[in-house]
Amino acid sequence: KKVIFSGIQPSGDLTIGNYLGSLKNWVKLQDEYDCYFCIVDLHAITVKQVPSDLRRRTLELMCIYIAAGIDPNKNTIFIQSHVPAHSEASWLLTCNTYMGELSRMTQFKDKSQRYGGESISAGLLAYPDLMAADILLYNTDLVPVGGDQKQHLELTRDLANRFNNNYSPTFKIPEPYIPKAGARIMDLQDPTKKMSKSADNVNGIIFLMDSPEVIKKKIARAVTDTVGVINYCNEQPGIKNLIDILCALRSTTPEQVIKDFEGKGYAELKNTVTEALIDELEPLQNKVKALLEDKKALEEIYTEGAKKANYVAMKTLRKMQKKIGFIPH
Ligand code: AQP
Repeated sequence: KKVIFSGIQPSGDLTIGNYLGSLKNWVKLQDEYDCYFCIVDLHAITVKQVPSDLRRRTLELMCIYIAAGIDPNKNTIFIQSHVPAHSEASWLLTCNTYMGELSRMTQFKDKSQRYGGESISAGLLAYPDLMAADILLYNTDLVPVGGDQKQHLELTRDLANRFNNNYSPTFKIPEPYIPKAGARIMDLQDPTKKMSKSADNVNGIIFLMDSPEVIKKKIARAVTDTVGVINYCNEQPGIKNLIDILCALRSTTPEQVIKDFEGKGYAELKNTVTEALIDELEPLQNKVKALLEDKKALEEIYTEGAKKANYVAMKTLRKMQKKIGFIPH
């Protein structure tokens, strides 16, 4: 079986962007591939985190993986910091990365602007090295990536090739895996920006754990336009986003939605989107809440996941260390 690696950061409460753009698609991969689904807490601390929030979100994220349909018996679900090889391999790769490669990354430029000035951590700059370590440690064949992560994966491939050339063949070169239905969900208040869990204005974000009332309010307030006709085009980014959300939830197409809503107004579209969201999220939320109750069962899952991940990751790390010239022990 080919290997897939993917992860989500517990850097904020999960949004429907994370869910519809990645998590929902992972579920379809688990039968065909050997999947590693990681909760990337080491990545999350590249920006400031409140310890108690990080703890809560990490476990909640694991429950969301499982509630979304990822089977812990079929896949390796684990917490990144439980596998020390990630930090170690990341350092080894950092020392083989050029400053220019890191400072050119769009996400670094965006986030360093967002978090401003001197408070930016060096971790934010080195983020792609940690991501490369995540992927390369498991001899990953395929990485499901949203458009926003393509550049990082390209750097991972460059780093793998560089290491293979500088020392000797060590890493498999991973390929991007672009899912057929990979929706990119935009912010409801500024639909030219992607919906992000750490954005400031919560009105633009539907969190996975938002209550039906909150979902209703946020969708009702979503920015639209003055055209008054439901089209799927870049000139109407708010409406386009609502259609994308609906399509991802109801497995339909923009063409079909436009047909269904011919002669209807924005309010009707918003009602349907709200309904579709609540239909999808309510059962998911109930499952998450039930899973969170049983801390012992969760501990078993992440302990088992870390054991499996550690075994594979350590083997790769040892290889790297040996080739670099470290004394084996
Ligand atoms: N708006 C989005 N639409 C579709 N996919 C999205 N993803 C994120 N936002 C959207 C996908 O979610 C996965 C996990 O993302 P991440 O936790 O690694 O961090 P991110 O991509 O930086 O996501 P956020 O929500 O924007 O987090 P913060 O605010 O912490 O940076 C990825 O596969 C991503 O493509």
